Amino acid sequence: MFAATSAPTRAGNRICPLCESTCGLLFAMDGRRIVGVTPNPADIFSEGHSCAKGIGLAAIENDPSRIRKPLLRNATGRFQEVTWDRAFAVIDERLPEFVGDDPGTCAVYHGNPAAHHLDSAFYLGELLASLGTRNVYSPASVDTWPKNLAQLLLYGSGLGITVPDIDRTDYFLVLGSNPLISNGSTMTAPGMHRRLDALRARGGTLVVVDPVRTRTADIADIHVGIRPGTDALFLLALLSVISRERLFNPSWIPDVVDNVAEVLAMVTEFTPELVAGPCGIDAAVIYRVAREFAASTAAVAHSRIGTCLQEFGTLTNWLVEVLNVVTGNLDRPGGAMFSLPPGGGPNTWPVTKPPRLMYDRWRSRVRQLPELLGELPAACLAEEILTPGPGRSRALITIAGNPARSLPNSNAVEAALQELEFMVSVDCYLNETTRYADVILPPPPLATRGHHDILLAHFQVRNVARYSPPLIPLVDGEFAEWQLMLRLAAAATGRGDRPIADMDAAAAAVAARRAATVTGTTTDHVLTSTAQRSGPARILDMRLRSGPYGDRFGANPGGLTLEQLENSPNGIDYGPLQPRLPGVLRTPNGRIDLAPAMIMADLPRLRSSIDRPTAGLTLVSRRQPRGMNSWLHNALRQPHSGLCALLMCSQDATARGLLSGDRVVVRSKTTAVTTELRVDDALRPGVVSMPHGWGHTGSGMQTPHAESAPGTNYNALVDDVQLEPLTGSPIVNGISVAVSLA
Ligand SMILES: Nc1nc2c(c(=O)[nH]1)N[C@H]1C(S)=C(S)[C@@H](COP(=O)(O)OP(=O)(O)OC[C@H]3O[C@@H](n4cnc5c(=O)[nH]c(N)nc54)[C@H](O)[C@@H]3O)O[C@H]1N2
Ligand SMILES: Nc1nc2c(c(=O)[nH]1)N[C@H]1C(S)=C(S)[C@@H](COP(=O)(O)OP(=O)(O)OC[C@H]3O[C@@H](n4cnc5c(=O)[nH]c(N)nc54)[C@H](O)[C@@H]3O)O[C@H]1N2
Ligand code: SF4
Ligand SMILES: [Mo]
Repeated sequence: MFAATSAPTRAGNRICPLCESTCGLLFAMDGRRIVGVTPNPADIFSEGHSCAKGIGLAAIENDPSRIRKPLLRNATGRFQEVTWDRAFAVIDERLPEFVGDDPGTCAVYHGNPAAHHLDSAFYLGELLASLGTRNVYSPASVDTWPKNLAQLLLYGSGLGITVPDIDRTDYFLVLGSNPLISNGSTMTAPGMHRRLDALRARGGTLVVVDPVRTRTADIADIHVGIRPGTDALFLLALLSVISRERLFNPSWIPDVVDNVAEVLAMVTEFTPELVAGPCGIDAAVIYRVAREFAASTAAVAHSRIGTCLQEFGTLTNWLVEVLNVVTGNLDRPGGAMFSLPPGGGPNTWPVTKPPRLMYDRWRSRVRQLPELLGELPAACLAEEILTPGPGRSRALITIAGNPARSLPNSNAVEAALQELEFMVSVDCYLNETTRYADVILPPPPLATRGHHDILLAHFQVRNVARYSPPLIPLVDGEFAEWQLMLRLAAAATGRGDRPIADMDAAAAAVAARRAATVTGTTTDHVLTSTAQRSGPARILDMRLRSGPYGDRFGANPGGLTLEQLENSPNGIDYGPLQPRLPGVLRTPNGRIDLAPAMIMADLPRLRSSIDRPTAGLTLVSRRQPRGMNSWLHNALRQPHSGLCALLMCSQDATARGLLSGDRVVVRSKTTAVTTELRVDDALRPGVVSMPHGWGHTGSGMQTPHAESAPGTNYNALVDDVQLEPLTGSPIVNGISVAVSLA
C-alpha cells in the first residue's frame, strides 16, 4: 500500500491494539515509518491470525489526515498548529479554574483505544486525582456495564469476569455477539474462526442467539432468531426446563454458591410456552437448547453487547451466569472460567481489607445515577454539562474518545460540547468530538509505545503473557500519552512549570501497593529492582513481577519479569485456564449469592414486559469488518457503499413498499435520520439493523475520506432518558422505530 523509500530497516513484533483479540503482528519499519504489517505466525496466542484492520495499521498510522502537532482554536474559531509550549501555556492558564471543587467541574471521558494502552491504565489515575473530579466517563457504560455489575454482585470483582473456555467446551451458547466480525469481546481469543471450527470438528455445538442471522449465526448449529430485548425471558425459560426436568446435579454446583434453590424455584413459572410468544421463537427450540446444554459434558453461555445495551441488560447477564452455575459449568474446563492475568488484578491480589462494593459510592448530580467501578454513566455526560447549578461540568478532557458519535442522543452530546467553557482533547483526529476542543494534543506514533494488555488479560481464554517493546524512540515534538496525562495533571494543579518526571508519583504508589502483596519485599526494594525503567514499562515490570507468575522481585527465581517477556517476543504460554474458586471471589463474605437482592428486585419489570404488544419495528446495532467504532473510516477505505445501510427483511420492506437502494427516514422518539435501505432476509421480521460510529457530518473536521462517505449516525436515534435502570446504560438495541420512504 505504501511504497518503501528504501529497504525496510527494522522489523518488530507488535500486539495489535485495535480490538480485544490482541493478535500478534509483525511491523516492517522504514526508519520511523511503518511500511508493512503481516500476521505473526509464531505468536503463541494468535498463531498467525489477523484481520483487515490489523493489517491496515500502516495505513491507519500513516493517514495524512492525522493530527501530529498540537492544535489550538484561534479567535476566529479555526484550529492552527502551535508548539507544545504554546498549547500548554493555554492549558496552564485555563485548566486550574475548573479544578478542586467537589465533585469537580472538569469532566473526563476516556475512550475505547485508551483501554488498550498502558498509558491510561497506569497514569489516568494521576490526572483524575489532580483534577479532583468524580465526573469520569468511558464507553464501559455504553458497552459492558450490565455484565460488569452482574458479575460484581456475584463474584465481587467488576473486571475479573468469567470467560468462556472456548477451546475446551462442547456446547457454546453465544448471546448478542457476532465474534466472526467483532473478533469477540470480554473473550480475548484471537483466531475466532479457527476456534469455532475446532469446536465443530470435535463434535461440539454452536448456538447463536441473535435477532439477525449474522455471519456467526450462519455457521451455527442452531440460530435462535430472538426478538430484541427478550434474552432474559429466553434464559429464564431454559432454566425453567432445567429446574422442572431436574436436568442438573446439585453436586456439580460449587459449595460456595448460596441461594441456588431460591433461584431454581423462581424460574419455574417462566415456561417455554409462556415466553415463546414474546421472544418470537418456538418453545421447542427452548426445550432443545435447555436439554442439550444441561446434558453436555462442558457447556458455556457467553453474552455480549446485544445483551448489555438493552432494556434488561443486568438481568440477562446475571441469568447467563446462573445458567452456567446451575449446570455445573462455572469454573470448570470447557465452562465459564476465570483467567489468571500475568499483571495481576483485583481478583488475584491477596485480600488485605474487607472488599467494598464498587457500585453506588456516589451519584451523578442531575439524575442521581449510581457510580460503577469509579465512573458515572456516560449517558448523563450531556445533562451534567447542560443543566445549570453548582457542580455543573464546565470543562471536559477527552482522551481517545468520540462521545459525539458513541453516546446516546448524540445531538444532545454535541449541544453540550458547544456549551463547555474549556475543552482539551488528546486525540489523533480532528473529528465529530474534538472539533469542539480548545486544544487538541496528538498522541505519538504507535510504534513508540510498549504494549501489554493489562486489562484484556482478564478476558484471555488462555493464560498467556506477551509484550511488544517500542520499535522506535520518541523524538523531539512527541510526547507519550502518559507524559501528556502527567503534564495535564501538572497544569491542573497550577504546577505546569514542574518537569514531567517530577510529577510521576504513580511508580512509587504502585511499588507500595505491590510490595504490600509480596511477602518479604519492601517498597524500596521494588523501586530499586525496577529503577532501570521509567513510565508504564516500569509499572508493568512491577505488576508482572508481583503477579501470579512473577519472580516476586527475586524471591521466585525464574519467575516472570518484563525482561523475560522482552526475550520472548512471541509470548509465554502458561496453558489453559485453571479452576480458581473460591480464591478468585472478592465478595464481602467470600461466597457467591446466586440471587442478589438488587437484581431479583428487577424481575417484576421483566415479568410485566411479557404482555406488552410487539407490533412495529425495533432497531439493533451491528459492527463491520473494517471499522472500529467511529474512527477507522478515514484511514481504511470501506469496501463498498451502503455499508451503513438500514437492513430490513423482505416481508417488512414489502409491507412498506420499500426496495433496496431506497433512501428512507428512520424515526425514533428522539429524532429522525435518513439512510439507505437494504433488503436482507438475514433480519427477522420486525427488526432492522444499522451500524454505529457513522455520521461524519458537520463542519470543522479534518477527516476528508470519512466525510466523503459520511453514513448515518445511529446514536442520534438513541434515547438518553430511559436507561437500563441498574447501570444507567443506554438501550441501544431494541429501540422502537418507524421507517418510511424519504
Ligand atoms: N470489526 C469491528 N470489530 C470490533 C468493533 C468494531 O467496531 N468493528 N468494536 C469492538 C468493540 S468496542 C466491542 S465492545 C466489540 C463488541 O463485540 P460484539 O459484542 O460481538 O458486538 P456486535 O458485533 O455488535 O454484535 C452484537 C450482536 O448483538 C445482536 N443483538 C442486538 N440486539 C440483541 C438482543 O436484544 N439480543 C440478542 N441476543 N442479540 C442482539 C446484534 O444483531 C449483533 O449481531 O467488538 C469489537 N470489535
Ligand atoms: N449505537 C451504538 N453505540 C455504541 C456501540 C454500539 O454497539 N452501538 N458500541 C459502544 C462501544 S462497545 C464502545 S467501546 C464505544 C466507543 O466509544 P469511543 O471510544 O468514544 O469511540 P471510538 O470511535 O472508539 O473513538 C476512539 C477515539 O480515539 C481516537 N484515537 C485512536 N487511537 C488513539 C490513540 O492511540 N490515542 C488517542 N489519544 N486517541 C486515539 C480516535 O481518533 C477517536 O476519536 O461506542 C459505543 N457506542
Ligand atoms: S482481529 Fe482485532 S486484534 Fe486481530 S488484527 Fe484484527 S483488529 Fe487487530
Ligand atoms: Mo466496546
